[in-house]
Amino acid sequence: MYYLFMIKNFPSYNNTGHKMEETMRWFGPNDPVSLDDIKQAGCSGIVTALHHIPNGVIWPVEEIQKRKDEIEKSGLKWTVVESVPVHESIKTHALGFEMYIEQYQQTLKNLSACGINIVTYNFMPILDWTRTDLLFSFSDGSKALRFERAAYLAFDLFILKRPGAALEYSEEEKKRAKHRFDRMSEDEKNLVQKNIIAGLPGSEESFTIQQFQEAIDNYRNIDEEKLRSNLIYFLERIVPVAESCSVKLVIHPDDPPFSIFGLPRIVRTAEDLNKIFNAVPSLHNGLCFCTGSFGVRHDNDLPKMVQLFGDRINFIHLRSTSLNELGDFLEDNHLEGDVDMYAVIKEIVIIMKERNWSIPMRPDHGHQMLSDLAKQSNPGYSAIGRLRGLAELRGVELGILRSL
Ligand code: DNO
Repeated sequence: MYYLFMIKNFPSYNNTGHKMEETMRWFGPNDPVSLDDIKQAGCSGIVTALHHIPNGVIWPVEEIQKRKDEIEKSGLKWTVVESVPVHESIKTHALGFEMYIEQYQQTLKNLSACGINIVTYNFMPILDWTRTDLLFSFSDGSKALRFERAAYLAFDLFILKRPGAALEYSEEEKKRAKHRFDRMSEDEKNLVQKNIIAGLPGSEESFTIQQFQEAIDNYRNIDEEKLRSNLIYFLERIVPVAESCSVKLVIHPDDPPFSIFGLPRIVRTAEDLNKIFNAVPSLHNGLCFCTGSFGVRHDNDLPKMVQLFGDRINFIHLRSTSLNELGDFLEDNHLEGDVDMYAVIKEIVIIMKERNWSIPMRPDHGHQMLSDLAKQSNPGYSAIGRLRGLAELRGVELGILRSL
């Protein structure tokens, strides 16, 4: 009782300024990490989606409300939707794309009717986030996700055998890819293929080799400019709806933030973001600031990007990566690697003070560690690694809040 009294009367760091709203991603009732686990991690918010509804289909109010009630029963709040996926037809302007845009508009209205008003999406062609290795082992036995460029190249050149791929890489890279491929066992070839095209958690699509090549072929006439104009067209149609129903749309950057499989990428840098926001200036056209995606490019100055786009950052993913000279990147500990997390969080704290708002944040991914090594979990989304990340990030934020 005495201790409780002490804690309650200790100057709360909430009083020193706005603190990010702590959330975790939850993949729904089948997620091995439960709502109670997330509550125990100290979160107040949940980030989720109706993963059982096929891409492009309207999310009915009843289904949204049912999921919302389930979350609230655990004392949590459905803070952010991640994601309402954008149907491929919208990205390529294939037959039926207008209908898919209308269905998207209706889903936004339905979410808003249930009081959920931050909606994440991405505009990456075909694949959502991409890694080649989901079980990279550190010497201490914990495991992380990784993008190994030689494995990606080996898959593109010698497994998928994408026409024209050889013209896109340097001789040096092709040599490395061949060397890597020649040393892969059949099992390893299958595993790399599965990691790349079978769909990581949250991606709503999964492909066979043939389907994947067909999907790539649909982009034959779509370069960066065309993809960007299709994104802007989509935004011109959905942002007014988002405005009218008070929904904040947040685009997730490309992960990785460079072209893969010869496909166009348009959400990689501050320059890309400026084009998107200048074309559709409404503040409902916002950003999911993902440090793990933007941070893979060393030409992205992350603290500066928070300053530049602070009024549009309505959701934050905090995670760090380490990139090497070969173009491989590893998901690092949250406070290590290439992202200057202190500097990023400091800018976020300043923005929150200016906006007088707690921006929802989630610790993005985490290492598989401790007892989670023996459990099934969604790659990147085990409980303990994310809990470690969250605890560290929370500490950094508290230190900044108390010292500013
Ligand atoms: C990966 C996630 C992405 C993200 C989507 C947003 O862990 O950050 O799958 O949810 O790209 O649409």
